[in-house]
Amino acid sequence: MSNDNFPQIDKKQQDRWEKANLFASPKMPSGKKFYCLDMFPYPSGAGLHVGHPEGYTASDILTRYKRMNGYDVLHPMGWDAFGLPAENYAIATGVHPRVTTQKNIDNFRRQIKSIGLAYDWSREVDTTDPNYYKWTQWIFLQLFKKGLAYESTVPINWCPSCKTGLANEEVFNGKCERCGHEIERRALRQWILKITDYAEQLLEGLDDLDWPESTLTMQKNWIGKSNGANVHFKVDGHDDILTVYTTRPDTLFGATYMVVSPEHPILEKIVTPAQKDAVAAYQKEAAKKSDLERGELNKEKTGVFTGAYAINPVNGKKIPVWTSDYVLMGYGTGAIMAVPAHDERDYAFAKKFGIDIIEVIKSEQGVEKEAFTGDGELVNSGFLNGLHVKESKAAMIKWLTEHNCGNAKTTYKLRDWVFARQRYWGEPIPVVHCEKCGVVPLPESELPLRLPEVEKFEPSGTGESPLATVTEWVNTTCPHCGGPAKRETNTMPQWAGSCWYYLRYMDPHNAEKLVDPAVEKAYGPVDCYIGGAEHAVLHLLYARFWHRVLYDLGVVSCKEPFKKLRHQGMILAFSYRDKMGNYHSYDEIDFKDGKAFLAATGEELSPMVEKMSKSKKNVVNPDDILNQYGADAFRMYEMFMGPFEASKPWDMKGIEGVSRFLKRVYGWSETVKLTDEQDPKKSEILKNKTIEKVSDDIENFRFNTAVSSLMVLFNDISKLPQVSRATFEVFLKLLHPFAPHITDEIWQQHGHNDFLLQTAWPVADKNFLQEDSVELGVQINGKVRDRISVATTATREEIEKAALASAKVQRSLEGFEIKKIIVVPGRMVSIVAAPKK
Ligand code: ANZ
Ligand code: ZN
Ligand code: ZN
Repeated sequence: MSNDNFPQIDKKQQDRWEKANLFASPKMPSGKKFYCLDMFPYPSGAGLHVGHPEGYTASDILTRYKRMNGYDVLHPMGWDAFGLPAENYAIATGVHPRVTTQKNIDNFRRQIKSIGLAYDWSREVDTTDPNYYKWTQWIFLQLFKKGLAYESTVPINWCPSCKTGLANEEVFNGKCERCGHEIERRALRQWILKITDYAEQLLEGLDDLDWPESTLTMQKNWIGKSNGANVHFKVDGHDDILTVYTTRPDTLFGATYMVVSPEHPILEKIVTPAQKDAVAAYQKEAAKKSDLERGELNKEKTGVFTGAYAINPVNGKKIPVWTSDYVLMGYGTGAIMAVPAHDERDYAFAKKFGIDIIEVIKSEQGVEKEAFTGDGELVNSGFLNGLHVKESKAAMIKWLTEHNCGNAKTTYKLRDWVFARQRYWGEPIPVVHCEKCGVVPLPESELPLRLPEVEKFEPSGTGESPLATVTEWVNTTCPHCGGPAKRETNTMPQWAGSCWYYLRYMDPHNAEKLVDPAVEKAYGPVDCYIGGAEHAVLHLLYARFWHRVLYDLGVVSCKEPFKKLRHQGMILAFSYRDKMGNYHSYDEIDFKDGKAFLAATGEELSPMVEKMSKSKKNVVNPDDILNQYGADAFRMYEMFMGPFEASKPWDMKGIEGVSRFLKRVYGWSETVKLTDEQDPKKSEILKNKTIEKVSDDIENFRFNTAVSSLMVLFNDISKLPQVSRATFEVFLKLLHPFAPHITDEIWQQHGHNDFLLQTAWPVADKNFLQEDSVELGVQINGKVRDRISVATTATREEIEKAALASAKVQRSLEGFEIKKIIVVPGRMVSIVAAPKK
């Protein structure tokens, strides 16, 4: 093919790769292994977004580089395919989610393949495949048997529009993440996973991970460990003890009231007859709000006095007990001692309701205008006076312990995980409810428990899933007593399948086990995990939780699943609006001199950088780019846009530039004059420096600067009248991970039948890395045969080696044997040779 029809070259090379089964990973790695994992996509109906291939291209470059460095690479792809969009589409159209999902998967696979990503497709997984979710269900059974899965009727976030329960993380600002509707609170029977049992382990495990600092911090905050104390207060005139959790036991002398959460069981017991109605009304109001709304700092404080008083154990003072929704039942003990002088929310509350504010930490500003939350000397605090916050905390905990009024206490923000959805398109939960035996897990031999066919996909709206209507499926027999039983009709949340998929890739066809332990030991853990940061916090936490459980079960051999993690930045796009504020798509626009004009009217449009979205008419379809420029330009541009982790706008001018570069490379390759001679010293140095730079950049995710250095090297060597074969090959190899189609095409045209992926990654010649190198003449029997360049610091052996490595010297020595080599540092190498006998 002597033209530069890149899309045609893509197809040709992809077919060759597929025929050669080039990307298959061995069943068992034999030497060095490298497991590179991409966050698998939800195969949406919209097809691939240009944001997906950003991460996928990075992982592809990294794995091609690792393969060329001799690693056994595992680089798989699959589909996180359960989820609401397919189900909502089914509700709207009656098309079974399986049909939509399959269609979308096929489209995603086609798109991903057309980018030339080196995946081992024989390992593809699909979370909706019964052969896959059999093991998701198997893990659920293990969690159940370990007491880590339990049923509970809990107030959950309920979206009246989606008619489903939502996890806290699916609620943003009190609204449904999926549809934007205000959420309500509703008590529903749920399956809950006891992730809180692993809170400390999940926190400690973060220490050994090579993850972005911001992601580590988010995980830490989500787990939210805090050290403090439980303090027991007597309720005046009652036997009941009100225990609070505080991180500031040092401020106990400043407690002027107590607050119990509206759901606190003690309320019924202590509320006085006079306050009963007011408290009941308040409880009803609070039940409608989400924890998130209630916890908001700047929210107008509300509350009701219970009529009861508690006794401060440290000074015997009687203080009023209130109920307010800013105290959450799910944290600590669901009750607090309020110290308005030193807590912002308590301060706002005390001001509003005219409650005493007692300063116990001295500060310059005082507490006239606002709470003081900093460090200082204790005042008004009996035996603590004169101490600072840290010592007072310890002293107060000691006092409380000695007087049986409290103890040191560690608390976590992490909540147990609501692991149930009232939906059809999810993994069935493999348990039955038996009248006699209660909840009975299915025997493992009955897995997978398949989703039954249904007529209607609408949630019942009563809180039950559409599965509840399939009576012949629901009614079953109890595996334990054989009596009548009903199947669980809740399904698992979408997080489930993605909690362990990286394990299945290692051994995807194993019918006996989730993963063969020997294979897991050889391939695990994931060496590098790449994906977006947006939704990663919970996915990562949940996957780490399951992994720990599997570790405790002996299913996996290491504690953490993902050693290294990198996030790609968000790809934004330019959007263009006219005077009226209407958006216009790129094909309605003429671009001239860096400006944009509406083709129809000539009106100049103002550009903005925004998230890609249909409504802004700025969505870039990868298919269009691939058809116009080919896969290599697409890949290279994705990497060249800017720092990998930064968010950056897609820019058509940028892809033009990369495309031009690749065309020049291709044209040059057709006419270049290759020789066996060394290139000029300057080019040799540049080449060797580029080898080091590109290798280092790939290892450190600086793909954009790697591309620049390749361009710089090309500009240099493409101007030479002739180029050494070695340099030519080094250039192709370095470029290969970025532009695999074109480079393999050139490689083939230059007479190679193998693939660049099978060649060794170049190693820089240390002698050519510094500018301060010297040129030495190499004489053979008194006649100069070549000049070599070596570092000024090169040792005698290195100089000898460099001299003997010269092609010209080797040619001159044919038929001779070396008698002696004399190195005159800084000047020359003299070889004495005699004809071979
Ligand atoms: C007294 C106090 C004085 C507090 C002070 C703070 C400052 P972190 O650090 O997030 O763990 N608290 C305890 N349980 C609560 C609940 N269920 N709902 C709302 N707030 C609750 O927060 C711990 C602090 O948050 C605790 O320490 C308690 O207020 C409050 F100058 O106790 B503190
Ligand atoms: Zn909703
Ligand atoms: Zn039974």
